[in-house]
Amino acid sequence: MSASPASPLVGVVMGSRSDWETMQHAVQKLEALGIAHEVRVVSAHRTPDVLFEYAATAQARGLRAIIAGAGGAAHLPGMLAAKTAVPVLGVPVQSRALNGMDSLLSIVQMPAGIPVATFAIGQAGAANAALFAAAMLANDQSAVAAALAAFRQRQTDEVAGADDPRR
Ligand code: RP5
Repeated sequence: MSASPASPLVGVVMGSRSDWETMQHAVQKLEALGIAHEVRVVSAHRTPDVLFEYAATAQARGLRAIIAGAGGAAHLPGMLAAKTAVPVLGVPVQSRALNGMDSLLSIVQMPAGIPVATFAIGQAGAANAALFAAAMLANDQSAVAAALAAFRQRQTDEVAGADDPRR
């Protein structure tokens, strides 16, 4: 496990090391916003006991959100959500066979009762899951609220400063 020095508020988990190419975009956003986080590979089908342990201890360890990325038959986010009260933000990883449609439908189609917030397939979803976790934390953490507002302002300024696509 890699963790930022402060006690992690956000857990970033993924079903395989092969998901890192996608999930690194969530981690980059958390780092840019100064949000303490941890990163782990937790596979629902290859390491189910690790998944249960991770979910069962998440709240007591202080996690406020779990960003979970998986591809294919992507049951990791739903299984985590079934085992913890910590909000789970699901990121569908783009699969080779079905371009991530399988991942998306596996994550988004949770039966009523156990919610998983589901984001776009791939890099955009990973980045937005981190920004969403930041927005949740910003409700009671003024430093995160300020960092998020600054990020959004920079983004606005970048578009406004280059609004002629020919240049
Ligand atoms: C899922 O299977 C993972 O989340 C990954 O997206 C997919 C493929 O995993 P690997 O075979 O690359 O390890 O569990």
